[in-house]
Formats: sequence, C-alpha cells, structure tokens
Amino acid sequence: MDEQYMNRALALAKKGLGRTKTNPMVGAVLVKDGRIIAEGYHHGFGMDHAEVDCLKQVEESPKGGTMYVTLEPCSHYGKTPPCVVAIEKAGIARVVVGTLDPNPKVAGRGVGALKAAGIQVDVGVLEEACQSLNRAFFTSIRTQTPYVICKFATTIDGKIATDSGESQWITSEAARDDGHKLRGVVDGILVGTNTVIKDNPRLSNRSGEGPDPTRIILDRRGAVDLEANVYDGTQPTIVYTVHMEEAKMKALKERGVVVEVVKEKKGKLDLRAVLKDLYAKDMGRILVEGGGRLHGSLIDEDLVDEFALYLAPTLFGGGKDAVAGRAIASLSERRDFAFDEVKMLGPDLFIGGVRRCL
Ligand code: AOF
Ligand code: ZN
Repeated sequence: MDEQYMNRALALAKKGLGRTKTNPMVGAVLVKDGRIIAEGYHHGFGMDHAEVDCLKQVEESPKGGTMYVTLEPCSHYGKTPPCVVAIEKAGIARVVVGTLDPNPKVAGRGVGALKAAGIQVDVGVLEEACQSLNRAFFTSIRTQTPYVICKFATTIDGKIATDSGESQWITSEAARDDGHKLRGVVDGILVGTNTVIKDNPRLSNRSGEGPDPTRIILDRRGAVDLEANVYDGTQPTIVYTVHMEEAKMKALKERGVVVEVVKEKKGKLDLRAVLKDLYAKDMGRILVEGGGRLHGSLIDEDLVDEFALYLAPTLFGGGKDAVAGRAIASLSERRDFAFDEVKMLGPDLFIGGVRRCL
C-alpha cells in the first residue's frame, strides 16, 4: 500500500512540472482509515509546499493520519515556514518519505525533527523514482547552476545545417511541435549569437501548453541587431555580453530586456558565470538551442546534464556539425550519458539522455 500511495504522490508532484524553478516538484497524499482524505503538491516557486497544500485541502480531522510525501519535509524557514511544523501541528502519526532533501538547509534535519516530535518516519519508498523526478533539482542544488538540457535537431550524420547555413527544416512538424512542448517546461532558452543572426528565432512556446520561457541570449560583442525577433519585448529576455555599445544597451533596457555584462574567459564569454547568474535569477532548468559553437563550449566545460535529440532520417554528407567543440584528446575524457527515452515523431526519432551521475 505504501508504494501505491507514493505513486499517487509522484503523479501529483508532476503537475508542478515547469513551474517550480529552482525548487523541486513535490507531491503529498494524506491517508486515514485506509483512504485518501487529502492531496496536494507544490504548484510553483514561492508557493505553498506540497505538505501544506495537502493539509489545506483536508475536510476532516487529519489527526492520526499518514502522510506520503515524495521529498523529505523541510525544516527551515525559506519563502514559506517549515513543513515539519505544519505536520506536527496537524497531529499526523506517520510520515512516509520518498527520498531525503539534498538541500544543505534540510538534508536529514526534516526527518530528525519529525522523529523528535514522536512521529513515525519511514524513508525510501519508491526512492529511485522520487530522485529521478527531481534530477534537475538534485543536480542544480549541488552545482548552484541551472540544469542544462541541450536540444539538437540533426541529420543521421549529425548536421544541423548545410554549409551555406540552410536549416529550415531538417526535422518534421511533429518533431518541431514536440520541441515546443519542451520550451513550455523549462525556465529559459539559451542561444548563441550566430543562431540569433542566422535563424532569427522567436524562442516562444507555440505548443499551447505552459508559459513562454525567458529568452537568454549570449552576445559577446553586441552583434545582434536591435530588430531581431528575440528583442521584440514580448517575452522576458536577458542578454549576456562583454562589449556592447551604450546606445544599444539603452535601447534594449527601454524594451525591458535585461542586459548583463560579464567577463571574458580565454576570449569567450564565461559560461559558468552566466549559469551562476541565471541560477541566482531563480532558473532551475534551461534548454540550449544552439548553435554548434555554444553546444561545443558547454560540452568542453562539461556543463551538459541532459540532451534532447531530434533525429531526421536524412544524410547531408557534410555541412554544419551539431557540436563544434574542442573535441576530446582521448576516449577516457568522453562524457557518457544514459538514454532514458525514445519515441517516434512522424518520420523522426526523439532520443533523450541524461548524465549517469545524479
Ligand atoms: C518540502 N515540500 O513541496 C518543497 C520543498 O524557499 P522555500 O520556502 O520555498 O523552500 C525551498 C526549499 O524547500 C527547496 O530548496 C527544497 O529544499 C524544499 N522544497 N520542501 O517540504 C515541498 N517544494
Ligand atoms: Zn516544506
């Protein structure tokens, strides 16, 4: 029965997908006398935690009940008061926890506080599922940078454009629609200068589900034209630059675009500094949509946590590579991933993969 209720809590947690930013997705179920009397989840960043949301739904006395929660209840005062206090006040007799919270402010203290209050606690029900649900949170709380998903739309031979730069379209409409759904569940989309100049993308979410993500533009020398679609002011937009003309900066700011000046590192924009700043701006998961140079730089610095590959059954026999990085010198330096999803999208194939470590 514990697994069954935890499964329900997991399903509830997933409702928060794309809205919890640097927070985890968490679900909670309250059971009494063998039936569910309340359910809750963390709806979004800054909002009630799952346990509190669950307790607010309850219409009868929760006293003596069992709460199933996918992540260890928090014990700290953050944007909201500690969940362990709410659980204790409600008179819950037993708490079943999916997995411990890796946040150093919690990390076992939640379980400790519950036990100290005389509540029975069991940890580790469906633990693997509870951890992989929050792969992004587990990774980003440790690195203090957003979880990075690289999206590629390529040919069988790994090309994203012809030599002349033609790329629209390599993959089918079905694959492109799926890519838009991905845009609806991340906090930001990151692109490099060349992609903005060549493709003039809008970086909007046209899937009809979820909000528009923040556009994140890397423009080291301020080369992107003010008239580019990404600067149309219709979506939250941030541009990171090293040198940009004062007048352009002013015009961008007037349109509501956030301009951040960062340092250079070996003639390149300091990607780690950019990611740290994005995390400080509450971004927990970002999607990188090219081009090859940006993907290459991220791979060179080992900053890719996940990839989303849309593979079209076609061959160019040459052209622009999906990844233009430094390339490893020996096999021992390779970055290994584990495939975790595969599906057909019209004539194309989607392959998802994650770094092996959590
Ligand atoms: C829970 N239940 O539903 C969530 C938890 O700034 P705050 O107050 O929102 O706290 C965020 C931290 O709380 C987050 O980093 C993680 O450690 C924990 N999230 N905890 O008991 C929840 N979302
Ligand atoms: Zn909490």
